[in-house]
Amino acid sequence: MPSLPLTELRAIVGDAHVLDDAGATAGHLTDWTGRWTGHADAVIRPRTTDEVSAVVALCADAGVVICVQGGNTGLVGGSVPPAGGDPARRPLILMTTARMTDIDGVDAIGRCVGAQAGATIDAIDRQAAASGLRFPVDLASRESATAGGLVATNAGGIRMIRHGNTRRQVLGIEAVLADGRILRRWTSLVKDNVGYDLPGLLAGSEGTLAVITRVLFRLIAPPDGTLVTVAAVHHVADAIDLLGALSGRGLNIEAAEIMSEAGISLVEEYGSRRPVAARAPFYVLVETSGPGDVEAVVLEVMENAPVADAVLEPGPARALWSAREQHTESIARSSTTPVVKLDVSVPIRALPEALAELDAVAGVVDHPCRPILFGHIGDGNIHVNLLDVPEDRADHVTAHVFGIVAANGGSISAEHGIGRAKTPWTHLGRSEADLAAMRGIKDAFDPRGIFNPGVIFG
Ligand code: 2HG
Ligand code: ZN
Repeated sequence: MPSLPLTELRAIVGDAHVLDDAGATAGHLTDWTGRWTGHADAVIRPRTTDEVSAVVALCADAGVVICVQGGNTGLVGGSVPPAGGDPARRPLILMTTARMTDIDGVDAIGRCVGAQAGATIDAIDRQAAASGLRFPVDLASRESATAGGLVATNAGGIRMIRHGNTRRQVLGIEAVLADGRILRRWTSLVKDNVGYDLPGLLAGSEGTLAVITRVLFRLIAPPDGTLVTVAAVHHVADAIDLLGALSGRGLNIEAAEIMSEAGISLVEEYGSRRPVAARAPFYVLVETSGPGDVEAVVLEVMENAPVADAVLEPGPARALWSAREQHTESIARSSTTPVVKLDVSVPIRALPEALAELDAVAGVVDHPCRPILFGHIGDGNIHVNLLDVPEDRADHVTAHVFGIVAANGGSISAEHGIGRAKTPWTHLGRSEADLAAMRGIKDAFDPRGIFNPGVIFG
């Protein structure tokens, strides 16, 4: 049975950055939801790509398993090791990118910026903003979520509808392979078709193929101004029609979110202001930008739309956004058990029916639970949050929700990934041949299975 080469690890990253006492490691071993707690023999905090490379080479030789962690904001258990450590009983380290926070100077002409894996989204965006540009991906966990985690999960977020997911923003990548070699694709060439798209493959690989150490991200020019509208609506179909009307009038949809009365009253209970005075079953938040007189167009569309009430504010309209962004936190505080969080998508035309079916889940499973549904309506992405589910019923209720999603032609993982939470259900989203091809890729990149065991493949 291999043992952990602690002395060599300390020689690579420094004594202070190999943590092996329970008090120091505990914070890294439970995920944000509190539903997943893992075991690691040590937490390693490298500072550079070379240190990561040396650690991985050492672990590969010594038969040590590596789980990588960014901001630990993932919601599917992929950022913490398995409970009980490696299933094959090998020593296991958790490698955190917490010290890898360098961000390069912005290339304002090439509109890109390089960042180390541990740089937060907020810090990268601030660096971009100093050059009049923006980071194209945004999400509520921006102050903790990291570049590496964002790429590893191919995060979507609130600007996905406008700029695409994280994979689309990756121009270059540096990553450490399972034998310690460094893969570097770092070029500003816009045409470069030499073989497979490995950066694209690492996006969404959830720590199972390589350790992402640096990323070259595309940046965007921000719109001249945006307008944020929150409308109370009686039906999901009204929210969809509203989005159609706004984009039909030539406006850019920068973000489009849906919330329910259950969600809004919950965030209100925890201190957020209601965005609009009127109460209705659903609320749609839409951020729009020009061309043209955005406010005039939005007002005209609103006059003819079946909305119960609406409020408009120039972007960034943080107070309006806050009711939406406080959902995750308020839900976690309110639930008596770790929240069952199921991030799903369905075709937009199926949203009204699917939301109704998902909301009725509480009545069809054999225990009381509270569903709160919200999400990125423009992407057909619903965050199904089930509160108060007894832990031994979590799989049962999950299977029920995924049955609804599959029947509606949807995906069981819209943006959060598979992690440890969804491995039993990947067959609902991928064929046998597809899963076998993915397994082959995993084996080619990581023949000894040292990276993030139990994630994606179970
Ligand atoms: C969001 O859109 C995140 O705010 C989290 O994806 C969703 O808490 C959730 O279920
Ligand atoms: Zn989301």
